[in-house]
This record gives sequence, C-alpha cells and structure tokens, in this order.
Amino acid sequence: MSTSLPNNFLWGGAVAAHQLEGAWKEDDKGVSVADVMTVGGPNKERTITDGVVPGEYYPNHEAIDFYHRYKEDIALFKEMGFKCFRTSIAWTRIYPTGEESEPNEAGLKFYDDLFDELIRNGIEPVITLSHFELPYHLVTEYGGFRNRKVIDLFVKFATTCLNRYKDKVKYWMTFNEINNQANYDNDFLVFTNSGLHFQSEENREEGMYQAAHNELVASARIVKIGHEINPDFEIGCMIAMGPIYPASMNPDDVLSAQKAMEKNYFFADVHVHGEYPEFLTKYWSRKGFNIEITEQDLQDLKLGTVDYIGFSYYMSHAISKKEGYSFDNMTPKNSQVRNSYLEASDWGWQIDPKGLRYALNWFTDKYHLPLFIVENGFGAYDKRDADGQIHDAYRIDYLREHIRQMKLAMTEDGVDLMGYTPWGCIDLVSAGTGEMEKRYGFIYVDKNNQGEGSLERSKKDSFYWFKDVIASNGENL
Ligand code: BGP
Repeated sequence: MSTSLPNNFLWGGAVAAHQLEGAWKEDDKGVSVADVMTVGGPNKERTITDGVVPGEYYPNHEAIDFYHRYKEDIALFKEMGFKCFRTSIAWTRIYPTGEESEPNEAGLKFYDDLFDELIRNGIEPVITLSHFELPYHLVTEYGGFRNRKVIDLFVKFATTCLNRYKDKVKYWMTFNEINNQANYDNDFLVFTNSGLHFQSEENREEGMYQAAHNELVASARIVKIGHEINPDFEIGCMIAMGPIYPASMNPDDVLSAQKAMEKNYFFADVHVHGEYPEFLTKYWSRKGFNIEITEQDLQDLKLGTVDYIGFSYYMSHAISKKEGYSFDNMTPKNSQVRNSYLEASDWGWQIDPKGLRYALNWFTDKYHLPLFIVENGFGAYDKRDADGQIHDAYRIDYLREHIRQMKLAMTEDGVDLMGYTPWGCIDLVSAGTGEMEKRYGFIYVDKNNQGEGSLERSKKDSFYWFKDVIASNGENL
C-alpha cells in the first residue's frame, strides 16, 4: 500500500460566512441567527437576544470584515498553497428574510466575485449551504426548522445557489454539523442549528427531532435537485464527530457509549442510507414522540443520498452510566466524564489525535463512502512575543499529530479521504462563545473580544509550517 497521499488531495482551510464576513447589513443583507448573539467566554455561553438590541455588542456584525478584504486574504491562502477553501453562503444575503420571492442580486454577485477570485488563484471553493445562518425572521415567524414551511424556503435558497454557481462550485455540503442538536439541552446549539428558541418549553427533545427531520428532508431534496442541475456535483453531509468512548470496561459504560454514538450519529445513517435506523423509531415510540413524517418525505430521503461525508473533528468524549440513568434519559450533560488520559484546551476540549484515526475508521466501516475532514483545529489564546511575532508551536503540535493519524488512516487502514481543511485558517469569531480571542488561524487578525483592533492580518509560525506541509503533500510535518 502506498505511503504517500494522492496528488489531488484537497489541502485547504475552512470558515463560515457569518464568522468572518461582517458587513451584516450591507447590500440589503437580512438579520440571521448569528446576528442576535453576544459574546460569552471560556465558561460562558453566548446570550441570544430578542432581535438586535441597541447598545449590545454583536461580534458577527463586523467579524473580520472579510466582505471587503477577501482579496487580501485569498492572496495569503494562495501563498500557503491552498488547493481548496471551505466557506458558506449566508442565506440572508440571498433572501434577507427567507421569504422573498426573488433573490437579492447584490448578495448573489458577492459570491460570484468571491468564487471567481478563488478560482483565479487556483483554489477550489467548497461550499456549505447552511452554517448557522438561518434568517432570524424565520425564527420569530415560524419557530425555525420545526415548521415544515422552512423546508421549502431553504430548498428555494439552495436551488438558487446551485443554479447560479453551477459552473464555479463542484463540492457542496448541505447542513453544517447537523447532529450538534442531538445535544438538545444546549440552547445555543439548537438555536444556531435549527432556530429553535425554547425558553420554557418542555418538549425540546421532540422539537429537536422534528426540526432535524425537516432538515434531513430538505437536505435530500437539495441533493437530488443538485444532481439534476449538474451531475458532476459532489454533494455531502456534514457531521460533528467526536467519538464517545466508554469511561471503563464496565459493560454498562460500553453499552452507554454505543447507545450515545447511535443517538449522535443516526443523522449520517439517514443522509447515507435514506432511511431512519430502527432503534430510533422504537425510541420515539417509547418516548411517545409524534414526529410528522409524510410518505413523500420517506421517498425524498431515499432519492437524495449523499456522495461523501464531510465532518469536523476537534476532540473525543467519554461516557459513564451513572446510577439511576437509563439509556433513554442520558444526555451529554448528565453522563459525560473527563478522560484522564487526555489533555484539554483552555476551553476544556480534550485533545485526542488518535481519536481522529478512530473516527475515520468508524465512518469507513459503517458507510463505505469517501470522507472529507472539513474542520479540525486548536482554539487558543495567541500572544505576540518580544520579537512581535506569534510563535504558535502549540497549534502546530496539535495539527501535526492529527495529520499523522490522518495519514495512518489513509495509508495503513485504507480510508478514502478527499481532503483536509483546518478550521478558522484565518482568525475569526468563535461560533460557540463569540470570542475573537479563541483563535484557530494561521493568519492573525488584530481584533479583541471587545471588538477593538486594526483588523490587520499577520502570519503566525503555523502559516509557514502549513505551507511546507502542503508543498510536500503531507511529507514534511
Ligand atoms: C464547529 C463549527 C464552526 C466552528 C468550530 C469551532 O462547531 O462548525 O463554526 O466555530 O466548531 O468552534 P468554536 O468557534 O466554538 O471554537
């Protein structure tokens, strides 16, 4: 078996529109869910406000102003040797409230210009259609993706994009980290994924499953439409993958880990096989959930299965079945434990490069589809040294160990991997906390958590390191 990576391996970087573009109102852009969230902190989640409240600071409104600076940033990506660049299309630039009958030409033109600039620089766009960017209007008007009306609105938006960019974009993904909402006890995750705003509601788990179903149907319809528009499109799903290990060899823990994996990753089953696994429909009936699923939905799911599995990988988890919990009542919050074998980042994310190899093998064994690592990275506080430079050896260490494991999965285990795009290749607003100072980039952006700074870009040590990794196709680590 070959020990080197294929020549067409897609090295690059990943971002999302709302986390870097800024220009939140420009060219008639509408308000998205990301525009109504303030800054939290390492141990503090973002606050979701009731619309945009005057006087509050919303970090996504300006972000890093990529909207006006993308040419400068793409020049830096080119210098690093990127083969591809993953970003998303902000729904509210194209349909500001989600409900307009005609798309906003200025928004469409921005992405034409952006994709042209990438292509001119030899960088292939990899596009996510929904990355935490639901129009806020659809939350207040319909309660987000729980309402079937939003399926049609999203399919309309996606179809506009697939048609408009059919000769510029080949690689697409439908919903970013669609399975994040399996943590339905986390307000932020269900709000950003699906626009669910629970407050006092009690049926949040059932609501999450309804929203997830509606998204899975929308995704399948989009895959089918996309293949009709351009049969060369590669359309994938996008799953947040953090393997869940048993905390011990106690069979209760082992079974708990298996059950937790099922509940977190059934989304991929539906994307890949076009049907729900039996354990889930049984679970729904045990819980008395009444999920509205039509005959047409079941057919649509079958007709729109994905071409590849994109996934993010940051960390692994461990689970322990505590006294008094049944499998049906376990949530990440009430059952996950720290893994004493692993170090964690300042945000408590457990660093586990071997978990990436595990994840690649797990996906391959289960789905036999090409995979694409579309997010991986290390969020850290960066400080300028006495020489004025950022020496981010910790970030290089993290990425190097993950790439090593990725290579082993490919060369020793035979995993079919399309590419690797580290998250936040340029510093941007954290999705989870809204902080600027939780940095992932190879490129530093001068801005702090309060929104102060010149927005000037500069290269970190990791910039030069990753450039060499790409130039050597992963040989020089
Ligand atoms: C994923 C999201 C990204 C991104 C990343 C890092 O969940 O797809 O949008 O932000 O995680 O998370 P954070 O920004 O919270 O550090």
